[in-house]
Amino acid sequence: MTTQTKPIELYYWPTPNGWKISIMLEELGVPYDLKLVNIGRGEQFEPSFLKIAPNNRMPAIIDPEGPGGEPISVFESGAILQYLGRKFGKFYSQDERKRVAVEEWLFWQVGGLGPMAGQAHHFRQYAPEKIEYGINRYTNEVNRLYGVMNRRLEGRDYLADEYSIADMASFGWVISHANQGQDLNDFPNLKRWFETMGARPAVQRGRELGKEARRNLAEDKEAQKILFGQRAL
Ligand SMILES: N[C@@H](CCC(=O)N[C@@H](CS)C(=O)NCC(=O)O)C(=O)O
Repeated sequence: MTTQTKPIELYYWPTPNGWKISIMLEELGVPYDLKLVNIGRGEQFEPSFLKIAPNNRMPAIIDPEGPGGEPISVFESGAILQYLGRKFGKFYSQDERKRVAVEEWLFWQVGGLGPMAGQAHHFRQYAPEKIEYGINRYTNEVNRLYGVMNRRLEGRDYLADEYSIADMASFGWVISHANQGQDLNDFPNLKRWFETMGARPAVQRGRELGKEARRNLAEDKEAQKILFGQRAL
């Protein structure tokens, strides 16, 4: 495996998208420096952060030992997982068929499960009015997506052929299943996978990272204002 001498800078806040990268770094066992980006206080809008993450979202990384030995920054959790998987040759098979399977499930997560679960959570917990249409639309869509995962996991341990960045990407979004209106008992294969994932020490360490900094968003009106009222920068 490629060795990492200088630590990777991890721009992070403890949320499902952040956990993807803390879990990957813990699984790889490479050195990293934690740079907390307090998204409830608007630190994602700092000009220095926007330079590396123009979408004003974490996670992002700076690898001081990027291609050609020069630093590189990467934003978007899926792109970061792919970058780290390629660089260290782990959790992202180099066999083309297996790699395609990893990418199918990785993109399924970043384009489907994550956004839909996020909206379900939002309409169920945070929308100032209870809008039944929105609640039902997103809760039902997450229910469908959980069903897709449950079927995929029938007779297999992981989403792709072996444990991969696709599993790391999805895990954090299943943690908050109750807030998305889902009952894991309805999805036995998914439940088994979730328990297997949760038992991995690196997954546990990744999930614990920075947890003391996290506040309860439901009670933090200032954070809600920053996160939920955004317009073009
Ligand atoms: N597509 C992005 C989504 C990242 C994202 O939504 N991050 C949230 C926290 S989970 C964030 O930084 N929010 C800050 C904001 O809304 O301003 C990715 O996968 O990296």
